[in-house]
Amino acid sequence: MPSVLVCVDAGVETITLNRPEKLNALNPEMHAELRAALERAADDAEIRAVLMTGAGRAFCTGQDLAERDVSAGAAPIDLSVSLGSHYNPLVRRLRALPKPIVCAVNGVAAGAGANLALACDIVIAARSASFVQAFARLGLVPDSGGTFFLPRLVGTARAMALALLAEPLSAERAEQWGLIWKALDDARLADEALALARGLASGPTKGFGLLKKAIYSSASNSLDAQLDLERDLQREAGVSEDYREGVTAFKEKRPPRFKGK
Ligand code: LHQ
Repeated sequence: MPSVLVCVDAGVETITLNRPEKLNALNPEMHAELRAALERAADDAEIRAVLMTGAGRAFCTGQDLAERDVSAGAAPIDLSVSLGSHYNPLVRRLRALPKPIVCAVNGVAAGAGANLALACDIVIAARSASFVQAFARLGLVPDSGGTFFLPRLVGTARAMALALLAEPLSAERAEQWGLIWKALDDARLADEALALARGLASGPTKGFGLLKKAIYSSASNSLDAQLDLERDLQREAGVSEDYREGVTAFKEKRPPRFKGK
């Protein structure tokens, strides 16, 4: 079985992490398959939104710890190698994809798995799901963007406690804190996630790509730089076919039919 399932339908590429017996822990094969799926999403104009989720009872529990030989005689492991070759490119790829990514967190999201979810654009979670910054339990620093996303999403106080205590945060609390968009009843998650992704896939894809860039640039920009960026991105959005369609549809009092261009 592939460790990542990919299905394209109605403009949505659904990516399902598929090592359920390991709670979808990440290994190099999974990284390679994820990379291929995201490259396809970037290159294929038919794909206008991505939906990421996990098979089985977990979303993803981060790095596959069974692959690390930490026995007394083993050579020390340089974890920067796998961050540099796998995890950091994955987070960068998710953020840079000029199409919306919905993450449906169907169960526990731990370690790099939690931060993989936070790297997506809209995160929804089953009420039974939880988010665990498990790194401190292993003597590690939150990675895969965790130290960037957490303080920005929930503030330093909560980010620090989540990282130091490594306690599970329920999906409902994650919603209350603004870590994620919504917690949903478990039975509704899959359908709602697909409906959300399909809705996004019929939106103004080009404009969505530009707005991702604008929102994510704001974390490191001054107001002046951000205003300049908005001006430049709006110039691009304003010459898109979808802008023309959006204004025409408004004037004609009908729903827009966006083509994503
Ligand atoms: C696993 C894993 C897993 C292997 C469940 N690996 N098998 C580090 C290094 C380098 C670069 C990148 O980043 C990182 C950061 C990381 O991501 S390090 C990993 C951080 N993640 C964790 O520490 C989570 C480890 N897992 C757990 O604490 C538990 O599995 C949780 C609390 C998530 C779920 O507990 P349970 O519901 O009791 O399930 P379980 O523990 O019985 O797990 C089921 C199976 O999945 C089990 O295998 P087995 O053969 O015994 O049935 C686990 O060993 C396996 N599994 N996570 N990350």
